[in-house]
Amino acid sequence: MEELATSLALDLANYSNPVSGLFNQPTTPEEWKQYMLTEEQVKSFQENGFLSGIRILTEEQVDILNNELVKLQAVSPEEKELFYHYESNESMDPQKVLFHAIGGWRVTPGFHDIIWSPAYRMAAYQLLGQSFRLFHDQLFCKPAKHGGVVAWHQDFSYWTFTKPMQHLTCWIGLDDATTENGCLYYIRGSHKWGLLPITGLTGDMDAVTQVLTKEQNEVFKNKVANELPKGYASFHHPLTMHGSYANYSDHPRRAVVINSMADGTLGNTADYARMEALHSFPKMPQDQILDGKFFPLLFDGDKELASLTNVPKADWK
Ligand SMILES: O=C(O)CCC(=O)C(=O)O
Ligand SMILES: [Fe+2]
Repeated sequence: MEELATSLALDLANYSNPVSGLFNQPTTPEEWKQYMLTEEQVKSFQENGFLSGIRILTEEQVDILNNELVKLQAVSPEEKELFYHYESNESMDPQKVLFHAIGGWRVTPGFHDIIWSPAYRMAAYQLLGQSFRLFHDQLFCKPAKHGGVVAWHQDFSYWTFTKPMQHLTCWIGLDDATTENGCLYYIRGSHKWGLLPITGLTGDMDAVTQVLTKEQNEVFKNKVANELPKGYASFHHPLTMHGSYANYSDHPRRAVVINSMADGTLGNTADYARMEALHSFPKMPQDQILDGKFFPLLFDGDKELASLTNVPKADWK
């Protein structure tokens, strides 16, 4: 029995609130104000499809997460079971390594608690315009010298097993992200292009250009390099085109991503063509609200901030 207990990994999804003291949590609406985005920032997100330069972590918090990341990149078979997806090298090419994992929040306390970081929660609430739940997290790590690309894509092309589209991505750097080490790039306004098909996450960086119009391909000339100091984040809309180039620099480029969705989002798996990609995900039955321990409510801002007037919020209609 004891042997059984020690061979089972502890599943932090059983805790629908922070398990460590890594983040101080506001206790009053007044205390939330320090994290509030301005009207201008919210407007810029709506117009461009992304918003960058939001500080989420202190340097000490980044160090703690990077220590945990070493563990997550060398997990036991039991811990691996907790992930929804885990590829030490998603590209398969040893010269273009991309570590990509979904579900780290279930395994170590820092990655569990970062989804409750107050700066993240306040900004996400304003950009989604409503109370929201965790969809899932992701880790994207490129080692120094032989880090691979993340090909241009729209996140929602991978998420059509949920509905409606009311999702938000937050990309948080665990290293300074630069054009040399493979920072993210955005295409301004591409969230207004509608939903495009999946064209691959690794391999050919530019595969998506095959399904774009001439005008859309023209806009790629104006791609925006999302250079950020570690601990800072950018947020993007589920249809915003983004991708990142290879890392041939002497520095790694590590990042944690939080994907959230408005409270009330439903499963849409009935006719989903890529069910095999979901075999380790929590069940998401057709038309059932995604809630419960795998989709914790991260911020009931409608209730917690009720006494604050003039909280700028994005309008998704
Ligand atoms: O970290 C990267 O380069 C890719 C991240 C990404 O695709 C995302 O945040 O949605
Ligand atoms: Fe993405």
